[in-house]
Amino acid sequence: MAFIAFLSTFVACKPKNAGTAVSGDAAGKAYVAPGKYDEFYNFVSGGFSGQMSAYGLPSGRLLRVIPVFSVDPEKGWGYSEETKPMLMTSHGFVPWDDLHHPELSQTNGEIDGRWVFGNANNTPRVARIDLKTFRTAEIIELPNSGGNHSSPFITENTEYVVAGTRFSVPADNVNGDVPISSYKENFKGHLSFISVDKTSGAMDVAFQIQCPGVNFDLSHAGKGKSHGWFFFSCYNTEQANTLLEVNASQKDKDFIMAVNWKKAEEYLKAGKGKKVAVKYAHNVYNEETHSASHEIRNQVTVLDAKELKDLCYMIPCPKSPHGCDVDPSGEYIVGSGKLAALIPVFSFDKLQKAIAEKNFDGEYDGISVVKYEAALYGEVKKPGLGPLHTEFDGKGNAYTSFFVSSEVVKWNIKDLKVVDRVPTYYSVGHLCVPGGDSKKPYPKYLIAYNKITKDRYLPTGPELSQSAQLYDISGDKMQLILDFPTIGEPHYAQAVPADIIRNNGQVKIFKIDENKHPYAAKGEGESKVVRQGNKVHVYMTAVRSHFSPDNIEGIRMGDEVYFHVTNLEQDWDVPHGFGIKGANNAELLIMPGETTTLKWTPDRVGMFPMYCTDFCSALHQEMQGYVRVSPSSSKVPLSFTLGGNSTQPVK
Ligand code: RUQ
Ligand code: CUA
Repeated sequence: MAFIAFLSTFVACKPKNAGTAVSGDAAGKAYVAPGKYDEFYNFVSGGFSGQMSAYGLPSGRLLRVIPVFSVDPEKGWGYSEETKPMLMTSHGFVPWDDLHHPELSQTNGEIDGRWVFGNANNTPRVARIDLKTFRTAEIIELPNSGGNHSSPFITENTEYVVAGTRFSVPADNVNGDVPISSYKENFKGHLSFISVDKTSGAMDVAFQIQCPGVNFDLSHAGKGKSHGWFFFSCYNTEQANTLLEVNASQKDKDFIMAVNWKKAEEYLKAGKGKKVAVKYAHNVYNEETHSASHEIRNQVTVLDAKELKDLCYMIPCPKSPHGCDVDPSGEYIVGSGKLAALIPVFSFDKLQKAIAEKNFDGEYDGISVVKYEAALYGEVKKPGLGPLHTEFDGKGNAYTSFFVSSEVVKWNIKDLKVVDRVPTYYSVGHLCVPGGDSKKPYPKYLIAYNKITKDRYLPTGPELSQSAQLYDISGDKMQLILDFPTIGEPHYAQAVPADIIRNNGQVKIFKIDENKHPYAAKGEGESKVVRQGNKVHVYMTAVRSHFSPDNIEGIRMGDEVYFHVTNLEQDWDVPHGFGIKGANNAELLIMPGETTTLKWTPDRVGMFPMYCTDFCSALHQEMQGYVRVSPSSSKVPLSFTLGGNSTQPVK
């Protein structure tokens, strides 16, 4: 049982100087005075919350939780009729997922402030969030995949959002009803290249590459000189299917897989892709109709890495690599072996030379293996325990997180010497330097995202707060200046100077004249209630401080009532809400100029109050009304009024 003892040493340990690391001027550095804006936006993954949140830095103030892959009653996301299609998949409606990695769009390798992408780790999907509205605009499912972890990393002009399957599985078009022990023979790993339209951002699965069955963990695009290549860390190259904790930790080295995606494009042009029948969802939110659409797509083009020999190369990497990071110059590729006692740094130039000279060490399942020394630039010796992720400051330094030894280690990329280290509290996972994954980092802060907070915050029962820690990295020494709790478990995060987002054409209102929602009422005169069999459509308006209509009678048991609420306001920051007693979904939160629909099936005869759920004005509490529900046989005529007057003649 020696291995158990060995592995059990790889749980987190607590640094000795906990709590004493903050020095005197820290508070001033993180302080943002009331009424002042933060300098950076920080987009942080919510992990198992399925959402992404936006914080201000350096204050650590939570600005917004952006619902992505999970329903959010606060905003009606996944509850309103308009947003339900966004959470549809080939498995039907999926109200939850696990978001690990935000990735900001780039132009010429620099953050352009247009979109942020996020991955669904469970039911494999990629989402695009529009940073003009801070709303999820599109979600695409990934066929042939299981556990979409090495995702959604982008190329330097956002040509592709790339996603690798974490769990290899039998491809969707073959029989998956096979013994689990037939992993080696039947399980495959697929990498998805999702194209992104330059102007609209529209996503499409351009192609996939079928690779050997291993676990793809993380990835990053080449930049500058290595633009055209993508790098994926692989573990479980043992191809184990059980007790991976032991069985996937056998080999001394796993791999980083280098993928030549420009070559893949050539092969596609030459017709080398195979069209494969699959089923995956594609959901798009349309800002003119304020509604989402959902479709199932049926085909994907797959390239075979075994057949097309110069597409993929394996680089040996010690030992069970997790992070796979590329420095701003594109020359250095850093692998972080979770169980390794060093950090290998690979050279893109050396890799190219090794490939050209066929300096190989045989093949792994049909893929050429480049000799370790032939691709290696050098190793950072004894950096710490359990390296996970590396970010860069663009000044020649790299910052690596160490889960087991709970610290961030700063090292020089050229001479591979450790230059500084600071403790984290505790068990740090990802790191973020604003722009640290682009050609242009903004090296003022470093944020550490921790898995465990133990004694850092007031206790809250068995589940303690998740946390981030902010370090000032503008000087030679890293300095801890702030702890702030996060929503859900933070995995990766990215940050960007606030002006890049603020000046991107932020949407303040939706113009009511441009509202193309089929059930919009663009003025009180258009408000009405229409019965179509047992479906009742309420074309309702909201404006400070009433709904029109606010009294509705003639609803009968067995009816399905659709409240299509249009917010008539044309002022920034004046949403209205809508809730009705007994509704089995959530409320609505409707932005100025927008129409949103709540479906309600009354379950009993009686009187049902409805009200505005957002404190919109001094007379917000007066913004209310009643719906009368009668038995199914009732002869009460359908009527709808405001101020005692029928808002429109009853039809
Ligand atoms: S993970 S803590 Cu990105 Cu899901 Cu490394
Ligand atoms: Cu509208 Cu409160």
